[in-house]
Amino acid sequence: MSRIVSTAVAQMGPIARSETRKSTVNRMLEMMREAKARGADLVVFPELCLTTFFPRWLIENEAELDSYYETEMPGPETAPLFAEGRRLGIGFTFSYAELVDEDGRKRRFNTSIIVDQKGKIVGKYRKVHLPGHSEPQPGRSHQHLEKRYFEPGNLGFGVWRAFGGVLGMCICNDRRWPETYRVMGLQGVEMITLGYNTPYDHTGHPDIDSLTQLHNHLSMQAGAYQNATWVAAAAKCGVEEGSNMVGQSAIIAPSGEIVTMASTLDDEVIFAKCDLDMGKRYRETIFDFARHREPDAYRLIVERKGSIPPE
Ligand code: CDV
Repeated sequence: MSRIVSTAVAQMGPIARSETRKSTVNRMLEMMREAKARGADLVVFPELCLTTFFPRWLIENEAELDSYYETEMPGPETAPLFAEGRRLGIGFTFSYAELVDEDGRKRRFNTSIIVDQKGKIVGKYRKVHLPGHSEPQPGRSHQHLEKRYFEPGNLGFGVWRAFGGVLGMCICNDRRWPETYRVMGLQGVEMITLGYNTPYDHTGHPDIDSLTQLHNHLSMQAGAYQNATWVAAAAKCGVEEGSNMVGQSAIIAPSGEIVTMASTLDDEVIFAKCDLDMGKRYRETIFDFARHREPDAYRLIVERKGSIPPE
């Protein structure tokens, strides 16, 4: 019996700084209904999709900064997503800025959740790889201050039994790191969902930045193939408050092939029937980890953080 997860990715166009959560949630609800109408069991939304991508600004007023974070999930403004998901019988996943009191202090994480078709949170992940800087960089039209506004996630890369398979999550910059996929691959992941906000000017080197679209797909296609997993990825894209961000949301098969891709830079739903058993052929042959991996040869990966060339 095949195990199909009918999956929608709901790409989102720009969210203005002045746009309210009510408005973004309404956009998400509209796409959730479209996803359901197309037969989806699960809909994947972008990173930090309840508000504009606020790490592009230095925000020194703490109350203003706090206003971008959620202190409860669901909260009053996100509850409609859970209610509508339950009513329609569709699961969903998205990332939000999370503000919590943990270990006796105020902590900030870039967090994503998977919610099942009954409206229950079945998985929670906090972004591990935080790009950008803690301090504003001179000469940049847009900052990227994720290192200032978030701590690295402290939940590891978990996977969960949901939607008849094994699902995992990562968030944006995580998708560029092979370790992200492999840690989930070693737990038998069959589908990884993620969202991203990727500005075209993120390295500040135009020759590299012109390859932004290539690197977006290259990372995810490699991660999917090398770990025999589906990857369903949702962009927030287009020109948001003057920052130009890549689209090309995609659903990628365990073969590494892109099965479907968004063609706009706006709110757009893409859809694919993802057969979770498709990864089996890779897991039992070329990527049979138990037969072919040699962990003793990989010790440096956990023993060393930065690269140190020989003398
Ligand atoms: N939100 C992100 O994590 N964005 C990064 C950019 C800044 C490099 C990304 O990896 O797409």
